[in-house]
Amino acid sequence: MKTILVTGASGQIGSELVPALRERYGAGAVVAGVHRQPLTEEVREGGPCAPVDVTDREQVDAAMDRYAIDAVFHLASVLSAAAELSRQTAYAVNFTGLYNVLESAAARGAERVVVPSSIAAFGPETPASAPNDGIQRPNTGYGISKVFGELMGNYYHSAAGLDVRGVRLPGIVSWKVEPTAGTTDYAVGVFYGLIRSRGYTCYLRPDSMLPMMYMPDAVRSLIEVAEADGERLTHRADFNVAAVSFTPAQLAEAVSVRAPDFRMDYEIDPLRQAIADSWPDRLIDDVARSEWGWRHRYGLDEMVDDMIENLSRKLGAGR
Ligand code: VAH
Repeated sequence: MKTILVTGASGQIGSELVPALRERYGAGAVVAGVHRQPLTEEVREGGPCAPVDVTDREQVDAAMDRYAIDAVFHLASVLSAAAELSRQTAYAVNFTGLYNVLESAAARGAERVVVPSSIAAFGPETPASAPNDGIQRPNTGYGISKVFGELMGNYYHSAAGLDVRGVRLPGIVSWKVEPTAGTTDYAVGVFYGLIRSRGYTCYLRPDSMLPMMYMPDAVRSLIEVAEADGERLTHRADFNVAAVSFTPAQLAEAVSVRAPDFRMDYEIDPLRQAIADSWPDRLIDDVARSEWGWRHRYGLDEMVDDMIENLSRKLGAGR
């Protein structure tokens, strides 16, 4: 991979994947594709940026050609809760946008396309511990788009010779960008609430178990799957990657151990509770471990400590 385009570079994952790729491949080698949301200063000032509305094939082609892109990390997506509230936009971005990126990359003989999937690709009939090759009948527009992305990635590999790979990411916890449109974002909100007001009102039930992952692990999983030896892979765009599963109550407990004055209360959001209830409690990542050596590094305690330290510094607060 010599020149990389990251679509959705202003999002929660893109804001951290771009700097990590620039460190690994060179600042000038990684183009931050941006549409509506503003880029972080770190991404904007750290290397080339380009307007990329993935629903506009001409914009995708123009960025691919202007920078002679040979690898794409396609992160642009409308997340779970937002997708339920704006189906037309979600369809355009999550389905047509994906198609545009795959077609543009295939037409140019790109070396690699990475398309992240999600725990959302599973549904209510999936076992609570989701196997890599289990039943996928998601009942959200976002989840359906993720199954579409996995199947299209595998198809473009077999039918168009495009090397597409992807990992099913859990809910991501991070501190650089404050996410708002997802279902798992409560786990980020807890820490912003801790620093700002010593409390947080959670929109999920205290016992809502979900697979989660700290951002450094998520970024590493995307880079490692992209760089994995293709000869060893029998899966392509559909690898479960796991780290830790926890409930809002367990997260609140872990925070309270470090901040005894932290208070969590609950006001359930029926939409996001229904979405969370449709997802598995945990992912079984045996296939990623055997095919390309995936291993997570952050457990709950390591994540909580790192989040409190970094967010305290970002928000200019004492511990
Ligand atoms: C969401 N954070 O909540 C995203 C993610 C697994 C969930 O896809 O929609």
